[in-house]
Amino acid sequence: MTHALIVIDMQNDFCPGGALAVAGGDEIVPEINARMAQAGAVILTQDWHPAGHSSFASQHAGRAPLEMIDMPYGPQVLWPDHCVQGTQGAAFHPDLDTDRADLIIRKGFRHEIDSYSAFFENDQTTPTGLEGYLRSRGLTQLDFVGLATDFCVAWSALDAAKLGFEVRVLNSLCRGIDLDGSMARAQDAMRAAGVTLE
Ligand code: VGL
Ligand code: ZN
Repeated sequence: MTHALIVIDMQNDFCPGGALAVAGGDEIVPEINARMAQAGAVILTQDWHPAGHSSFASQHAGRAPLEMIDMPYGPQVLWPDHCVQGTQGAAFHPDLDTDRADLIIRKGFRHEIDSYSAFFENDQTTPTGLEGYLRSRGLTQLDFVGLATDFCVAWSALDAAKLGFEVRVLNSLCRGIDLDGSMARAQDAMRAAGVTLE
């Protein structure tokens, strides 16, 4: 079995009622569960920030959520406080079938750097370890689903393609934020990188 389903950030804070809610984020849970039951390997990611994380607008005087800031590693969107370690917001959606997961990988746990991608933090060099896990299990074909299409799903899929994996994004099992055209840009970038969009 060389096929893995990678479920990105299906957490309460990204679902309706959460701190960084993605419209319709909860709608995709039942079908993701159904996919998990058929997958050869199931990996979940969990956005997992310390309180006061540097990606939170609340940590930057005079700045509001969704503004851009220059971090030492490049431009960064400022977000509302979300997915703080150990909180209900950081927990998986209660209906997500987490018992199916072979691996749960956490990201964004370093105070000074954000991590959208499941493979590399936002400096695009600090690895999360997921690549090694997939390679040592011989998992070469990756299907991505989850939240948010234009941030964590897209950055993960782009890194996976760059690393030489065969990558599909199942768009009907993803939902996006769409900040200043980020949805169209993400879809274009993924297509250009050889990601299959379904
Ligand atoms: C995400 C913004 C900040 C995501 C995570 O899961 O797409 N977006 N942290
Ligand atoms: Zn985050």
